[in-house]
Amino acid sequence: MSLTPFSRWPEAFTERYREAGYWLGKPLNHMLEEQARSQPDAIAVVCGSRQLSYAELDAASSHFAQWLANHGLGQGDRALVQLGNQAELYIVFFALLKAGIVPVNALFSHNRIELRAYAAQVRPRLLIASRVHALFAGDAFLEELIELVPELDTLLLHDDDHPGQRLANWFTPAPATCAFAPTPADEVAFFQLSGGSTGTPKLIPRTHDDYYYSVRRSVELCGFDRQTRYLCALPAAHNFPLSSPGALGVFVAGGQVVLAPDPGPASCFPLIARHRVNVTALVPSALSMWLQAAPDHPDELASLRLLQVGGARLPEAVARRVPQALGCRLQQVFGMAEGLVNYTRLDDDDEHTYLTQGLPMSPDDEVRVVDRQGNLLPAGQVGALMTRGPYTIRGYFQSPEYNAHAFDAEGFYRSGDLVRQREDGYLEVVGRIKDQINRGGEKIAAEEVENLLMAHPDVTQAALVSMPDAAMGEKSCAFIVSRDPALRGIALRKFLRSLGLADYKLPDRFERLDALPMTAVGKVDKNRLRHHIAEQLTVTE
Ligand code: J2J
Repeated sequence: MSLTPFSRWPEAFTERYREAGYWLGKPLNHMLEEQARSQPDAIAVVCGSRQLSYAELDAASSHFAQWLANHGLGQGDRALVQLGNQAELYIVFFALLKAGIVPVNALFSHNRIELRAYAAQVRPRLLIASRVHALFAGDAFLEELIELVPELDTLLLHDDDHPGQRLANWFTPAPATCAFAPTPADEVAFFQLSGGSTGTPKLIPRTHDDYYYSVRRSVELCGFDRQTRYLCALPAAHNFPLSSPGALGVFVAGGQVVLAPDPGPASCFPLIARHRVNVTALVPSALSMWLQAAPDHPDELASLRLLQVGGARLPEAVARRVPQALGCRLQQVFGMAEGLVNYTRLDDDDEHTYLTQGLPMSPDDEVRVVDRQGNLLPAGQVGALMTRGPYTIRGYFQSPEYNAHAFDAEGFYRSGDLVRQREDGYLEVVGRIKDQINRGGEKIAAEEVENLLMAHPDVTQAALVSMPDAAMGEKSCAFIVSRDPALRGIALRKFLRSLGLADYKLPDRFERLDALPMTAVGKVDKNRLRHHIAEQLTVTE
C-alpha cells in the first residue's frame, strides 16, 4: 500500500502551520463525528423530501466505509465519483474519507473527455456515478473506462433501476470484517479540480490538514453556527460551495445544508422560503437572474441574511443592488481550488464590500503582486497574483513540467489572475493572464478546446477566446482556419459533442478566418481576436 504522492510543504512551514493551530492532525470526517456526538438528531442535510440527521449521515457513511473495506478497498486506493446535488454526494465523500480512499469528485456537467482525463491520472479502483447521467445510462462508457484503467474493479451506479445496484444498499450496516481508517491528516484526502489552462485538466491534491483549516477559518469569518441554513445552489462538488465555508463549513458549525438542483430562482426561491434558508453562495451570472426575479417574489427571500458571490467578476453596479433587491448582506469571495480564498468581511464598509474581492482569510496567507519580470510591485499597482500559505498547494498531481512554471522556486503559486492589492491588503481582481475563459464561473481551458477542434480533419488552426456577454460575463468564441470554406459552427459543435466534451465548454460562437493573427514572437495574437469579436458584437447589437 502506498499513499497518494503529492508536493509537500517544506518542514519549516509544516511546523509553523501546526504551531499556529492551523493544522490539527485530524481527518476531515472528524467534523461529522463531532456533530453526530454533540447533536445527533439535528438535521444536517435536506434533499428534496428527504432529511438526514447528523447521526444518520455519520452512520450511513460509516456503513459504506465498512462495505468498501470488506471489498478490499482502502488506503492507497483512489475513486472517481460523479454525483449531482444530492445527499449521496456527502455520504459518499465522508465514507471515502473514513475508508482512506482518495476521491476525485467530477462535476455533474462533466462528460466523457473530462472523466477519461481524471481516470487516466488517478487510476481509480472504484467508480461511483449516476445512471441519470447520459454517459452512464448504458454500459458502453463503463467498459471504456475499464479498458483505460484495468485496475478499476468496483463499479457502483446510483439511481439504477436494478434494485441490487442502488447506492443506498451500501449505506446499511455491514459486518465489521475488515478494519478501515482515514489517511493520516497530513496526507492527501481528496482531489479538487482545477479550472486549468492546459490541454488536460489538472488535479489538486488537498490534505485533511490544509482543507480542514480552510473550512474552519471560513466558518469563523462568515459567522456560520448551528442556526445556519445554507442553500447549496452551485454544483456541490465545486470548491466554493464545498468549502468556502460551503457544506463542510455548515457541518463544522452544526447547521443545515439544503440542496438545490440548480442555482435558478425557480428552484431556489421556494426552497429558501420552505426551509428558512439564511445564507447561500452564487456566481455573478446566477445573481443577475435572482435580481431579475426577486421583485415578483417579495416574501420568499425574507429569511436570507447573507449572500456570498464569487467565482467570476462581479460588476460594482450589480453588487450594490443586493441589499435592496434581496434584503440581505453581500459578501464577495475570490477563491481558487488550489487554495487561497479571500473574503470581504461581514463588518466591512460599503467601499470594501462593493469594490473589492476581499482580504486573504489567513494571517499566514502570503500574497505577492508582480510585474512581467517577476519584480514585486508596490500596493495599488496591477500585476500577477502569487501566493503560498497553510492551505495553498505546492504542486498539481503528477505534473512536474507544469508545476515548474505554475510555482516559483519559493513555492508561490501563480494563479494567473491580474490583481491590485490595496495598502490594507484587500484585493481587486482586474483581469487574467491565464489562457482561460470564465463562463459565468465555469472555467474553460482554451488549449483543451483548441486541441479538440484541431482533431477535426478540416480544421488547420483554432484559437478560443472570451467574448463579453451580458448574462454570463464571458462566453467563448472559437476562431477557426479550415481547409473546407463551407465548414460551419454547427458541424464543429456536433463534432466536439461527439467526442464527449462537457456542454459548457462548447464554443458559443465560431468565426472562420483565412489565417490567425500572430504576435511578433510567433504566437497567436489572442488580444486581437478578443478585440475583433468584441467589436463585432457591439456593431451587431
Ligand atoms: C473574479 N474572479 C474570480 C472573483 C474566483 C471560492 C470562490 C470561488 C472559487 C473559484 C473557489 C473570483 N472575482 N470573486 O474555489 O473556494 C476566478 C479567478 C480564480 C479562479 C478560480 C472558492 N473568484 N475567480 O472560482 O478554482 O480567476 O475557484 O483564479 O473554480 O476563478 O476558479 P475555481
